[in-house]
Amino acid sequence: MASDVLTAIGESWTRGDQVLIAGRFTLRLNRPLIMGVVNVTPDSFSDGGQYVDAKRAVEHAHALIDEGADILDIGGESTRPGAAEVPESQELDRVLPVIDALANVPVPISIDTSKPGVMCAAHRAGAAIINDVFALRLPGAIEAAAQTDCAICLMHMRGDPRTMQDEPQYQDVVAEVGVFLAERAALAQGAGIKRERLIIDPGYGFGKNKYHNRALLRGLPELRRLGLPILAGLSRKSWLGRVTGRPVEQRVHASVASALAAVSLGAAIVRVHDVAATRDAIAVWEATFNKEFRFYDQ
Ligand code: HH2
Repeated sequence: MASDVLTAIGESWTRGDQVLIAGRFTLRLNRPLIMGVVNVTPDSFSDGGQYVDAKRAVEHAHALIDEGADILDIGGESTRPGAAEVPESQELDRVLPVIDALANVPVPISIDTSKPGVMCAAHRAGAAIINDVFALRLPGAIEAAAQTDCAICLMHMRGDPRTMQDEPQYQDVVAEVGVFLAERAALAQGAGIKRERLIIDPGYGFGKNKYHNRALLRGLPELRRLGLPILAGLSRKSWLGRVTGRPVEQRVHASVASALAAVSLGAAIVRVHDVAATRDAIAVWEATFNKEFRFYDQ
């Protein structure tokens, strides 16, 4: 029995030599990767205003690398429910100085944007991943992404941030999200973006109620059948508040637990605010389930 469980979880990690190509980086997917969040925004749902100053954002980014982030995700526009749109020039003013200052860090920089102009400018400044919560649906976004050599994260969202939490409805949320992601991946490939550059993401909290989010966490093995690496972004989100009864500033433990649940069910990348805590938890997870773990000399 115990060995069945080990095999089941271990097998979701038998990725052979699966890699993600992100600009000049080739990321091996033989262990869960941690994407650390750097929100250069005044209004993000959990850390709005903390890193809106470029210098503080860059310091925070370096701290996240020291804590064990494998990727940094830089965002200049909040996508929290009800968030106001940010003009392109303002988004660029927020993110470009930060990406410029991080040009030589040893981990790939991801730009969290849906705007084609921001994608191109961030790529020129050194970004290696485009993380698009609209899955390249804005006019010109597919073409812009195809012109770069970035990896692309295609996320599912129902509606847009202003309307997405108005009673979202699905017949079968896992199947519908899977069909959407497969279609977006096919369109991206049709535009010339190679499969090795694609990541998919069910979009926790983006047009989903608490039951939908739960189903999409439990449904990760089904989404894995699409054969693309999955990014899971549950960190500090309101679903964790629903599960624990805790406000956003007290969701670190729940966030770490959700990251472990996601990687156990096959997520390749977890997008998190609390890198140090997640990194230690994943080290223990790896020592338990991953054939390629390592011990430290102590
Ligand atoms: N969640 C947020 C933002 N970007 N990108 C992906 N791929 N997946 C996610 O789940 C995801 C995302 C929301 O979190 P955060 O950036 O902390 O908040 P805000 O949008 O308010 O800035």
